[in-house]
Amino acid sequence: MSDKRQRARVQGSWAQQRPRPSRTTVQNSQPSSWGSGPQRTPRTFEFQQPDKPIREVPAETVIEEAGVHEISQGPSGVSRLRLIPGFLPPHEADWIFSKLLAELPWSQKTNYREEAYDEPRLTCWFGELPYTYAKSTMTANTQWHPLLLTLRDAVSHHTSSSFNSLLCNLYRDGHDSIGWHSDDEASLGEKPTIASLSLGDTRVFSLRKQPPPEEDGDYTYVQRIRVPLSHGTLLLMEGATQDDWQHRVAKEYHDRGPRINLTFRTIYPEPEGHRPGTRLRFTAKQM
Ligand SMILES: O=C(O)CCC(=O)C(=O)O
Repeated sequence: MSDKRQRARVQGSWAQQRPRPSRTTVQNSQPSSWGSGPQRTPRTFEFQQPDKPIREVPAETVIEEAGVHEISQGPSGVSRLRLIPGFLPPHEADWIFSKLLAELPWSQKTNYREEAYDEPRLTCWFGELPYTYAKSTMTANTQWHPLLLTLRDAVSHHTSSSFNSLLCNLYRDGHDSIGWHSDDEASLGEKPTIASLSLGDTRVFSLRKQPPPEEDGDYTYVQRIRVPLSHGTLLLMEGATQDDWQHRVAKEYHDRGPRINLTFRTIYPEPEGHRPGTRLRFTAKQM
């Protein structure tokens, strides 16, 4: 007899020795914990009202439509996004993207949390004042690329806001990212308007609402929004967005081409007695 058939026979004979429960048996035939033989109590299930009401995790909202989107009313005031897809026409965006990719002074910044770590993307900074975040400073750089000055004017004109600084991010592929954070350093002032211009491959810009104090830093039940940012799109974050929301661009695990994001901001001299990079309120900036 082949090995396989012999094994099948042995398994078959074991199977025969096991008592088969009858289809009509609905009673519990487990021995009782007192060792007095099988109990004959019927197996019943009783609905128990949970102590706390079951909470639904809110579905993520997707914003793709051009226009003004009021995303919350509080607690710090109105938070608003303005989405302008096609702010740059595709042929202009193509040309600007390749110039900036080749000509900006990209480098990898080192930040500090418990220990030093390199940001998972490249950056460069333009502005008369330095910018400190994640315990590391981007030094002042007044050598604006002429194309960036043209873009700054176009963004200012369109938004009726002025910007004196620019943080440029280069995501080399889908593995580059920026973690959850708010742009809420004291040097950005209260309720800053931040204008973010995207070039290159589309990446998802995600937002999550700050949880109320009673949630103790738990983001499970907070509102979430995703905004796919495509080539040539301008996004404005306004009002209380930096107080009441965090944002990020997460890593992706399928192929993504390079993407440049230009975030125009206004930087003020650090307030008296403020350590550079200190926030107006504490949020963990993990990148
Ligand atoms: O790349 C983006 O769209 C977001 C960049 C960002 O969050 C930042 O520079 O603070």
